[in-house]
Amino acid sequence: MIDIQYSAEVRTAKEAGQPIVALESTIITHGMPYPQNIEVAAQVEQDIRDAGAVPATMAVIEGKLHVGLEADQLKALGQAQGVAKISRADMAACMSAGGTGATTVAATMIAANYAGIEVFATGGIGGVHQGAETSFDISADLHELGQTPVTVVAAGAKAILDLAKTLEVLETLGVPVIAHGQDAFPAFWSAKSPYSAPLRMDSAEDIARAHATRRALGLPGGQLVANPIPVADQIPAEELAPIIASAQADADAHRITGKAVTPYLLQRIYEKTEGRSLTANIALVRNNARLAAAIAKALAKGM
Ligand code: PSU
Ligand code: MN
Repeated sequence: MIDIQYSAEVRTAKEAGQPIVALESTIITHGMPYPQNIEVAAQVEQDIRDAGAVPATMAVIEGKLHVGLEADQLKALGQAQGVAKISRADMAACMSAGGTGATTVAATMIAANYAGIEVFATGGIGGVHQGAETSFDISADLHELGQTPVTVVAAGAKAILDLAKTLEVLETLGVPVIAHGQDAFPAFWSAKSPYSAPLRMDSAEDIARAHATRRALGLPGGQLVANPIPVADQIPAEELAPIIASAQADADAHRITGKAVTPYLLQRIYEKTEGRSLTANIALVRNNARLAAAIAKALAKGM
């Protein structure tokens, strides 16, 4: 058994059977620049509390799996240098070596499931990268969704990915992809991509019921809820397309591979949009946190 370190509020919420929403930490350490990363992390936690649920930010700190971070731990993680980005492949190795690592979507799902938390909010999931037919770069997040029973609320997948291939792989892995409140699969910074999501649901209750039905069937794997960024906060896809293409060309020219690809592209896009990508990113994460809290509340009512 792993000795989980719960934050005080998560421990209390677990004992009382209150709704809990998992949050990842790679978005803090590798997805956003300091100091906005710490401000956003605290804000998103507060959004979840305001919506009537309890936030549980996951991380590995000096070998210990933390489910929920105290405010000072969150601040320290957001400023620390050399924090590992951990996924399914290296989570146990980080813990056994006493290391410190931020959890990606895949590792956060593992931690949430281990702690009995069924709903998780993030910005965007990893997916199939452009050029995957030669690089084979497909995020472990997709396979995690295929095997770990957590409902993940994200704003679709980033347009730095090949969205059509990402949707195909999710279908192959048996992952329900549910667009919230629209037919189109959202494209992270933009509310709509050219692709339809296979499923659409318009309420948190419907999503919670689908989650509970999968659990009752004993199906492994989670659900991906694709929640569009509010239109007022989006960056139109046409405007972003050339920026993404040039960020991708920079990554290719510098031979960026493996785990470094996603953080590198996010940073280049942040620079090339003069910070606008970050403003949109913050808006969509907060929007996802609110929906995840509503889903967790519906599930806690006993579905
Ligand atoms: N979405 C964001 N910012 C991020 C990520 C997603 O808005 O930093 C992170 C998540 O932790 C996700 C990871 O799990 O990127 C995917 O990395 P990769 O493509 O290397 O699997
Ligand atoms: Mn990758």
